[in-house]
Amino acid sequence: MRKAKALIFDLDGVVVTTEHNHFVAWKRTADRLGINFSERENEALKGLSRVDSLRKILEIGNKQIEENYFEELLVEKNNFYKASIAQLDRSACLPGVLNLLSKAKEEGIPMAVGSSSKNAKFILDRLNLSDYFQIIVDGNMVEHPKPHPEVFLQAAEAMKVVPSESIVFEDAESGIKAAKAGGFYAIAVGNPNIAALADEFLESLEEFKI
Ligand code: B16
Ligand code: MG
Repeated sequence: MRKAKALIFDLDGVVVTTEHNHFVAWKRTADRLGINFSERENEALKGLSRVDSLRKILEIGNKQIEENYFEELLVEKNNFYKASIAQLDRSACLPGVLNLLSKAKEEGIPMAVGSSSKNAKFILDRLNLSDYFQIIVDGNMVEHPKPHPEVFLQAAEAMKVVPSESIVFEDAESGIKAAKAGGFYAIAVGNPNIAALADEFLESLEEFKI
């Protein structure tokens, strides 16, 4: 595409390495349920909301549980996950992120975060990165989670840019589908399995030139 009018970043797996923390926490939940769950199965969870992730695990294990237990497992997973990211610092940023954020800021290119996570603001504040973004759209703000495009459309609207002139960086199939459904230029980052769904593939944000 020509010069992008705005950049929208997914959070877990694009800005920070927290996708692994999600996996470890979900693995613990799956173990409790007696469901086999490896990094391969985890691929399908990336970018999904917390509720949809647990639904997916149950689907993988062909299991049904009571509503109360479902809620209990969600709280427990989030507590475990939150404890695992309590000491997060900028060393958890993925390659090229900090450089790109400061370059884009210098050039006056508006930036946003579009994340399914309800912990997005906690993470960005913890890393002192919130000020780079005109808007942070997270899992608390959307009615329809990824692969629905709402999260990215809200970001574009807040920045007053049209989707076709904005880039979305994503590491998950659900996220690339959301970006494409919204009419954005979608760049898959670090995950070759989703490259074919995207407009472009980059090993890391280090390769991205403004
Ligand atoms: P939480 P992203 C997503 O964030 C993660 O990819 C996914 O693994 C996680 O389950 C989801 O957020 C919900 O996160 O439990 O913290 O609300 O990749 O869209 O930034
Ligand atoms: Mg992600």
